[in-house]
Amino acid sequence: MTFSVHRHALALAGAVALAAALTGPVPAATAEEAGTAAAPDISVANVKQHLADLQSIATANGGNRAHGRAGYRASIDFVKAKLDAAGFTTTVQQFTYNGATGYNLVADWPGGDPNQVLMAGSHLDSVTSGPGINDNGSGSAAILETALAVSRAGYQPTKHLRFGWWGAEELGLVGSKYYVNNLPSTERAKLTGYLNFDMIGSPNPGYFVYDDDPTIEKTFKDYFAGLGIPTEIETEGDGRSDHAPFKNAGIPVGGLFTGADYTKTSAQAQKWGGTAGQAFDRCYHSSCDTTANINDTALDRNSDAIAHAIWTLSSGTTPPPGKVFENTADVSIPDNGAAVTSSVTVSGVTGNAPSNLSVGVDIVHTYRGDLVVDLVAPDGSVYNLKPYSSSDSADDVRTTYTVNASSEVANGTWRLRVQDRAAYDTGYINSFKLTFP
Ligand code: DTR
Ligand code: ZN
Ligand code: ZN
Repeated sequence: MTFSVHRHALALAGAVALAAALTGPVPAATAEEAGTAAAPDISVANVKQHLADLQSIATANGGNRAHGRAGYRASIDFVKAKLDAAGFTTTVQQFTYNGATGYNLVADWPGGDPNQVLMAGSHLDSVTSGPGINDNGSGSAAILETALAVSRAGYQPTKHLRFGWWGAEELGLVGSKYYVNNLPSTERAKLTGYLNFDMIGSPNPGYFVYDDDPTIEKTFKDYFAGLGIPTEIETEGDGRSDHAPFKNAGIPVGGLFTGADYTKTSAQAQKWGGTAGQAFDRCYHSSCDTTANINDTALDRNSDAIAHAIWTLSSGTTPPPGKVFENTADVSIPDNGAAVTSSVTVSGVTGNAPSNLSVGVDIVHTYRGDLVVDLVAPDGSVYNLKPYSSSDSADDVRTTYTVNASSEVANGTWRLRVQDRAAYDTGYINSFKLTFP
């Protein structure tokens, strides 16, 4: 049985409480005073205009924006011009791959602690078969508009902000690997985080959050929870986009993804809308990946989530990932049999559990509809997380649920209870995690 508890003191709250004790009640720190200025709304109309411009570039250059083609260089020039006009310090980094010159564009926002650099990036190249508007004009346009919003706001966060647009991702993360490999180790050490955005406007969208760094993951999950939008952890992405070279260099990474050629399940369609049994992006790596291949709501929500994360993680008072209690021991689930449990013992949490208790569930199973999944509080109260569903034939349950557990005392033994109620398919509990703010 393995437990891991990560504790993080809230220094900021302590300071405000101390001030109250010394000088009487003090007004709650504004977001600005607390160093967590609220991010502006990112105009999805502006993001879509950038996508229209990238579409025009592809149309004028053989229908694509691929590495080594005129359309890619024109894409770099387009993004660079907007950033130069907005006051960024831009650098075009050249590399050679497959006999062609490739380009990375790096843009630094003047100011902030040069020893604490928060970076956001997206690959700007497309495949040769199409204009690559969702893959990955969407990520490129969203971080461009966020960078322009930083400029318009004259935002001066504690940390230094850097943005990157990568070349030749489609050929194997070539541009981002080149950037990381050529970044001196002293410079890599200054990167407090790298946020990656690759396909964030898929027409049949899911809302996936990378589950690499817990602080970055929580920043995104809390944002979507605040909108009442459930998220899933991005499990296929390891190594499949530009965050991989940064992660391999030991830099905390995170990001967002709305899905590619995988098929949306009925359970996912129930939580997110869209069409079950259809790919998240039917035009993935195809000529139809045009401006018509975008879900505006997903693009809008993810663009705003990007701005929220950049404002939050650059403020210098990064919210701690909370108190995490996790059990990673595998528990076999008897086929069509008795319920089994995985438990964590919570301690050191004052008072009751929160109304937005984060319940991380990771179950490996070959027909998840067979399973009934419950959270059982220390006093025996049962919160159903997932009902039995004879029609949900997909594999695995890998979701973070948000439970209103505010009537429960936090400390004590909490259990994840799982029962397989149909024959033939089998599985096991892989992990169970509770996160308290
Ligand atoms: N490799 C990306 C698309 C992609 C596929 N799975 C994931 C997971 C996470 C991020 C991106 C992706 C591409 O084709 O550009
Ligand atoms: Zn791609
Ligand atoms: Zn991509």
